[in-house]
Amino acid sequence: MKSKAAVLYEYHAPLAVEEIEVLGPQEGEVLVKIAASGVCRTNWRIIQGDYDWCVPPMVLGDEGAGVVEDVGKGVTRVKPGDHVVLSWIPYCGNCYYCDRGITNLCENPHMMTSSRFRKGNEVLNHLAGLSTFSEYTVAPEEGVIPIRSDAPLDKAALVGCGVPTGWGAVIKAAKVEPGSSVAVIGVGGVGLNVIQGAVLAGAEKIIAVDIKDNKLEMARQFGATHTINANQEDSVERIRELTDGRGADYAFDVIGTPEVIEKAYASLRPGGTAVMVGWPSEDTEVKVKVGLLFGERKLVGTSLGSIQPGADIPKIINLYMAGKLKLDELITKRFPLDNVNDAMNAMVNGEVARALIEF
Ligand code: PAD
Repeated sequence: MKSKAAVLYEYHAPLAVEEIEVLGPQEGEVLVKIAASGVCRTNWRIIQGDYDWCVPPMVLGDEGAGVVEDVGKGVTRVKPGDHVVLSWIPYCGNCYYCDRGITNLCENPHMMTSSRFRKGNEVLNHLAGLSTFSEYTVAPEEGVIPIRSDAPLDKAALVGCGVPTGWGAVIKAAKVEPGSSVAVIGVGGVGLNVIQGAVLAGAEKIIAVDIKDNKLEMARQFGATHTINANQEDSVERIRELTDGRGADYAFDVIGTPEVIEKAYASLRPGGTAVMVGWPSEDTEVKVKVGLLFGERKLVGTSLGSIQPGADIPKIINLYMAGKLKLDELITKRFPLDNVNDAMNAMVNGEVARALIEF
């Protein structure tokens, strides 16, 4: 079938929005009509060539929701008409990690390496079994998570990546305790959800750090108790001042650069935990001072907020439907797919919490 899609043909170049051909789902695959897709910074990092596993030509888009249009042979998890969120870890269910319930670290995720996207005779690659910047996409069954049908699909789209990554970093990866002090560096589409997670975990101090005042204002609306503009103040020193000179119990890097990871670690009290939520490029190295006696500081990573998509995505949707999680407020601007490059620029220029592509 024909589908309008945003395709990366060349690193550092705008995406081409054009009509492509989407082949039907094969065994174990699901055809989804996308309703909406969030614009996550990961797309921009792919366009910059930061991830060597993302090779053009590729249909981008890594967080989306929609309705099942058709299913391939053997699919049991969903049926046509079901409302679904797409997850970028279509776990195999049968490896060392899946056997231990750590599906977000699956060794053999089904990433659609054999593509269903065509432009003429050219094969267009899938992005991690997602490619939500397309009216229709084909995804492996394991990455198609059914959700309740009364949840609005535009909000549900954000629950594919940014929301669970931020929420899960706090609840699942760090397991923040009530009364804790939490610093969040980078309060964009993902970082605001770290703040939401910290609120739900009962953190006492939530210190938001960014270089844009409009983002710090959004952070307050999402529950930050203190804000620091890192262009105007030394954030590490200020976090220490705000935590009685000790440093924060938890610090989250939500950018993925060495400088920010190092700052998150340097902001900790002895025994504190720094969580790398941002997605560094493959060759990133960091330097941290480890020589502190009785330091016991921890530096940990998290992939997709360490959630188990099949269980946690419906749980996050329920939190929203119960009024306990803000999703409406995350969507600052909506764009048609034709304007996907404007949506990307709005994110890069820091104008939005999240830009949403609506189909
Ligand atoms: P975003 O552009 O919405 O937010 C980034 C924020 O960081 C913006 O508010 C910027 O102003 C701010 N910022 C930039 N530089 C600095 C700095 N030096 N100090 C303080 N603040 C700064 O991006 P996003 O929230 O969509 O993505 C953030 C990161 O999370 C990015 O690296 C993305 O690839 C990563 C990510 N990780 C996972 C995962 O599983 N680990 C999943 C999804 C996204």
